Amino acid sequence: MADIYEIAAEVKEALAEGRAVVALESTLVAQGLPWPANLETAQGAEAAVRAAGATPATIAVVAGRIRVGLSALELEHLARAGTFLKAGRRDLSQAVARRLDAATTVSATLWIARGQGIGVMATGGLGGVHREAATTFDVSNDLDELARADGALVVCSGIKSILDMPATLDALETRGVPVVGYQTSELPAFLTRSSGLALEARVESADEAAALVHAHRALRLPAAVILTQPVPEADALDAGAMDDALASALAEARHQRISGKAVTPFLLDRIRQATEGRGLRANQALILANARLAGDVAVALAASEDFHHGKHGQHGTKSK
Ligand code: PSU
Ligand code: MN
Repeated sequence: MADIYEIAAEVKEALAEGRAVVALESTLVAQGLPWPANLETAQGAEAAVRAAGATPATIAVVAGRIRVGLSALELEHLARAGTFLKAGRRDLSQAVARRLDAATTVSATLWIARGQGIGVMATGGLGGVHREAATTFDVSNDLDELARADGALVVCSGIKSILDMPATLDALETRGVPVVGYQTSELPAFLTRSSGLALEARVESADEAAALVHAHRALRLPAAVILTQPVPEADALDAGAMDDALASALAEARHQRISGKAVTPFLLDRIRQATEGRGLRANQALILANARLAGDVAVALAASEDFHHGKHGQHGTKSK
């Protein structure tokens, strides 16, 4: 079943030459953001990775084939169609067997990327422990995949603040996943800059981030490394607006009995409406910034891995 996968030519080439590649997830395009802002953001994220000197690989399932790198037309189809399933890791088998279109979450994207030797990915905010998880058991599959991602680097703006952030941070500690602040000592709160939750690791530059990831890989630690960067100041949502919007979004979700993987897209949509577009602007801005940072770290990492191995062709999560 080798043809389950289709790797874009430029991605294949970059990997073969040991150059930096950044995987981009597609759920934030198909489910996380509205048309046409979603296409703009997806294109912007790819451009930001390129501006850093790395090759972008947006990952999705198209007609049952796992695609690593999409054409411009396919990216538009993903953003516009409205028919893509939201696929976590467990949904991939069904999407392939039934030849479906599916957007991939962090968990599915990470798993696919690693299989191809891509060791860096970017997203907006991670999934995690939902606020009512004590009774609903709603914990994102992202957490378990992060626990076993063999030194992959995930660049994000923390955990989506619709979730229980302290509980998610603890769940990441349990799983041995380092959470590193990029020029911050505090966990960023997705659309807003500050969560009040302290981080125990911090880096000031892409080179320092690459050195940390390199050490993590050299130790062969089984988890991913999470690099968190706050939403750019000019585009951040203020905490008051976020709290108000979230409170009513959560109440409405409860009232409408929204459950399972519909919860996250529902809450994000309501927050966007309640903040009259400021939530959307913040979400777009942080995705672009994370793609750029992921590109910068991927480039630094490719250089340091070349240096340590004295050769090309060994790359990403497969390096020892
Ligand atoms: N970042 C965003 N918007 C999103 C997501 C991330 O800015 O919609 C997606 C990611 O794909 C993440 C998913 O894996 O939300 C988490 O969904 P859930 O809570 O159902 O596991
Ligand atoms: Mn969930």
